[in-house]
Amino acid sequence: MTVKEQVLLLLEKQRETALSGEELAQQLSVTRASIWKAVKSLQKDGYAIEAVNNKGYTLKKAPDILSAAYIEQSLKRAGIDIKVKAEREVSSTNTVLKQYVSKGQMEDMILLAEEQTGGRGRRGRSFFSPEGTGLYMSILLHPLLTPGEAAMLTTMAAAAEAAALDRISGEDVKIKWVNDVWIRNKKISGILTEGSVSMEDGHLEYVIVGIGINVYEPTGGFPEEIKDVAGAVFTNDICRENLRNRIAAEVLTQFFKYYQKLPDKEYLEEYRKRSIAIGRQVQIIAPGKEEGQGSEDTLGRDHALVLGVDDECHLLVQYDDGTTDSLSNGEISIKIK
Ligand code: BT5
Repeated sequence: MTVKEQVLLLLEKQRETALSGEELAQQLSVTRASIWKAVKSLQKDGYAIEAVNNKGYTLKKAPDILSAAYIEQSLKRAGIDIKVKAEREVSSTNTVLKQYVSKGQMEDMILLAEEQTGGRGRRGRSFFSPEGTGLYMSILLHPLLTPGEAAMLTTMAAAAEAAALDRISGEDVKIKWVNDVWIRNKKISGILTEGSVSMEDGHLEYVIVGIGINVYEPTGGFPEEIKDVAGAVFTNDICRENLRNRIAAEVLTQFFKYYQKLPDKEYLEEYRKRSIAIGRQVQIIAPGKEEGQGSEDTLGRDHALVLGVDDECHLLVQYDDGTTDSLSNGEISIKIK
């Protein structure tokens, strides 16, 4: 951690009483001059740090910019020890983590970015990732799972995210099978899980779970192509102080709570509770066929009633003729009627 990050953490921890340059220097075993330099740099970033003669520094207001140190410490307090890195701009946090792996990154880690210039969705689709209003983060993991089991990490991430966002925003957060998170009938988040499997023995080398959340409405609104589907967690003017860091910490903490007890599948209850598909009629869309392109097949099986979600996160459906089926998300997607 840099001196600047450490100074910020100490000021964050003790916001009521001032911390003198000398105290800070002693605690961090650095010179007073480097404390002064760190404070100046934080002020330049937008942190309102008041310096009172003879008393020291107090943090009055923190801007809403990503802080890897804050997130890492929050996770540590919850007993989760993992490296966190935040960048200003990347192509895609998933892609950059893959590059880290190819350069020898062996440990689990988390990468966040203020902006993605090439944010990715599933099957070559893109994810709109403008600066400052969203959270774009990817988690690199090395789980002892089969590739099939690892697919459940997407379900787990959706449940963790929905529970965390509910706690912070108070909104009724829903999940559309399998990886979309919705608030007020709009998609506010998507999840993209990718991995690599060894060609030699078929074992899972690593997994990257990428989560994108529209925290606020983007400046200038959502682009035309997605403005009818996309929404944000917060639409009103709310106090943004440190908000995206708090959301990231809450989502990640919940993610790792589930992850540490993965075989228990605790997240499934949360997932089912929030599912918008269960009990609804849905249109079933085959890969490569967007809405409106699919002609109803001869068995009338392009729509069905969703009965539930099984322990493997397959969608249990009933067709008009009364027959039932279990659908995997690798094969199809759905549209709620
Ligand atoms: C997803 O794919 O929704 C997965 C999105 C994952 C994004 C994260 S951000 C961190 C990490 N790094 C990445 O590069 N990706 C991950 P899918 O279910 O295929 O949905 C994509 C579709 O959602 C698009 O075709 C649009 O219709 C819509 N969409 C695009 N951007 C959106 C946004 N910001 N909010 C809501 N909907 C969006």
